[in-house]
Amino acid sequence: MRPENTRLPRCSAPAWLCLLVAAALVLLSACGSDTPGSTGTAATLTPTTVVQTPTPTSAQPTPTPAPGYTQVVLITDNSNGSFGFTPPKLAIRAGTTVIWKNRSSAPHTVTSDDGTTFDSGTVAVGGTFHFTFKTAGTFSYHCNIHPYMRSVIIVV
Ligand SMILES: [Cu+2]
Repeated sequence: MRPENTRLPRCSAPAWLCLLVAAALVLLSACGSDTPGSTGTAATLTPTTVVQTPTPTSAQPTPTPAPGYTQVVLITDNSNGSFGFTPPKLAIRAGTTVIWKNRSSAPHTVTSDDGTTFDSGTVAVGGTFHFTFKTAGTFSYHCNIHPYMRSVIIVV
């Protein structure tokens, strides 16, 4: 029943407008496929492999050996202007690490009396020296700068 011309596209606009729209659509699609690199997907798909495993920098060296205990001997100013080891006598178990901390106002040494077991060299103000006593014995020591500074470590 319908007229024959209903098979035509329902374009009520003039034919040139339909052609223009069609041409614009073609141009748009062509543009979309003509620019792959400038703004399109190719640029964003380039993998940026900058994932690096962070190096653990928080691991601080433990100053004391694992199996041992630590004991601290302070090097201090005395009220009369002299210096001393505190405590002046210390008993420890074998394997203990003794840490001398120079809290005084002058440099010192921590030197075993036998001259060979341990010798800190000059320990600056605020500096430290440590030694691990692995064998039992009585280890008297002194300061080379102030020979009156004497102390003893007894290792059992
Ligand atoms: Cu001294």
